[in-house]
Amino acid sequence: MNKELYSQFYKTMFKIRTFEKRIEEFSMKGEVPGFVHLYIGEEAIATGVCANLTKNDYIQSTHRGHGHTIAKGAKVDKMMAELFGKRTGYCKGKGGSMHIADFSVGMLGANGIVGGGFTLATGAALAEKIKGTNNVSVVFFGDGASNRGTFHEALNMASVWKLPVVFVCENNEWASTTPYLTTTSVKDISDRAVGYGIPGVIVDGNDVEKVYEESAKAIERARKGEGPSIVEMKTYRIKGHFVGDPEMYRTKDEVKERFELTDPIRRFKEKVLLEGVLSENEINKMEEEIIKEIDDAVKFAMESPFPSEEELFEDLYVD
Ligand SMILES: Cc1ncc(C[n+]2csc(CCOP(=O)(O)OP(=O)(O)O)c2C)c(N)n1
Repeated sequence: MNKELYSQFYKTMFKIRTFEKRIEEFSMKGEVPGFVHLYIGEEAIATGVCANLTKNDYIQSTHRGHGHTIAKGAKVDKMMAELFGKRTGYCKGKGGSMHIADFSVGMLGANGIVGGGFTLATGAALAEKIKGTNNVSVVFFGDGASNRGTFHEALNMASVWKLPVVFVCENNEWASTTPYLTTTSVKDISDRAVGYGIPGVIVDGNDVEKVYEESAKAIERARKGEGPSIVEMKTYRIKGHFVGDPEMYRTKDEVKERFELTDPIRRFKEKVLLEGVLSENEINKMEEEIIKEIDDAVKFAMESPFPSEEELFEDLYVD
């Protein structure tokens, strides 16, 4: 076992969870403007996938994008400021939760349009192929998004041109208020790979090691020029669709039961402690450092100014 890698897994997952909990708290208080979709319970996916990527590789995220952004190496203070609508944020406070991007770390952007990322990620992969690099592009998407036309267009083109793009499905069983099986023609979204002549695999998306290992294979295949794959991560959406969702469509018991079974952080922590890879002390120290980093980010966001009225129309158009 690689202690450094396992520490990185724990730190990233814990950082995402801590960030999300603080955002939930402030969002409930009305201090975070706009809709916020939390990634709690799905941390292992972004963490395991992004651990295989370099800064030169790209990711394209979704409306539920804070976890991907953190895992790809973005700064939590600039993220927090963006969520609070402050001028020091990634989009100068004018984008909010669903529009955070950081090109300096290869994070092409969250996206408020469900299924909006497929063609962008495929385009980025095409650009890398034309430039002759061995960089790859990864697109995260939900089960609901796999029913959009853009999914099928992008997969076909990526397959025909053997583009270095990996399609990572986060099947959390819900698309907003809809259980995915009532709107999706297949139980396993990875089965759709057959239609495009590419590999499709199913992974326990709550097991960060499995996520890391299986996505490594698809990423390696893309890097070698062998084309795209679908990697379907089975997980469960622990929180409401958005913060404040009354969740009339499922019971609290169902959610509690599933979280007890699947919580990727608890599972990983128990495993590394049992196997002696990390000690209780080491974990506590990592947690303390991360809590401080997130507290500092909150302070930075709160103390930052809002954009002024004069700035309202700035950055809307390229000069
Ligand atoms: C094109 C488009 N249609 C509908 C919506 C409204 N909407 C936002 S999130 C969502 C559900 C997405 O479900 P899924 O892709 O499974 O992702 P999850 O929320 O489960 O992570 C919908 C319908 C939207 N933002 N964009």
